[in-house]
Amino acid sequence: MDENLLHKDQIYASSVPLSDFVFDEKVASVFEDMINRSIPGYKTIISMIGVLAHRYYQRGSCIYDLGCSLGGATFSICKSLQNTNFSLIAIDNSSAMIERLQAKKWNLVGRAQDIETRCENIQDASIENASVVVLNFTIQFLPVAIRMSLIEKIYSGMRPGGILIISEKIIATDSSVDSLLIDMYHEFKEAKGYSKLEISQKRAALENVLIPETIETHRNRLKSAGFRSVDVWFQCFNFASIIAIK
Ligand code: GEK
Repeated sequence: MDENLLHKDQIYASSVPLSDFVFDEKVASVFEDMINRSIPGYKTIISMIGVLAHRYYQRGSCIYDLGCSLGGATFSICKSLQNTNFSLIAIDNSSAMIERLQAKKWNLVGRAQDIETRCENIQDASIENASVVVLNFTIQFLPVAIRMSLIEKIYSGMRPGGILIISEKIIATDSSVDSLLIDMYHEFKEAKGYSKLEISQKRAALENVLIPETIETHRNRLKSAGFRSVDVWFQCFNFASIIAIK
């Protein structure tokens, strides 16, 4: 079979019984195609995470990629810090994702030992001596009730001057703007080759699993955890990326 077709996301291409979305083997095997066709600006965000890591990394500190999936952000950071000594901890609680990431990291000739991969719930992870922390489309999958304690834990494990990068699907405060952004997003997905059936089945599967919040909610949470500067650096439709500096 054609390589591209083998890794093409066709999970919701035909009618499937409704069940909650999970990051299992099936999803991990097509994840790269899925995320590139599902998140507007994903490639830009990934490459800018590398740029931000280069700027904010502090010598002797640690970098965390929380909810790393196949390591999109991890590898971007490795590329932009290729002449620097650093250690990076990439965490995901999906074993299908972590196994693939582990296999991929050995292609980074000479740097694989700088990346520690952990199959762990980020709620249980300890964060220490961090200057760069990445939550690239991860918080949205955590129960709302535990989001504050996770951000507080990250804040207390960071060095002053360090950066937290949070990317999320978001809700607009104005409901008519929110509907507009969702429509524009669905048009983006259709332009990327997803059918109306795929879009609606995926939406239903994510309904109870991906809980978006407003940018204001994220900002207030980050501010009350103690971050001195919080701002949006990227937004396309209902997807945004925020930086928070300790
Ligand atoms: C990228 N950051 O390519 N603990 C650990 N991992 C979790 C948890 C949890 N509690 N909940 C969800 N995940 C990546 C993309 S995808 C985003 C991140 C998306 C993991 C989950 O297993 C999945 O791999 C990842 O968070 C979310 O830059 O698919 O929209």
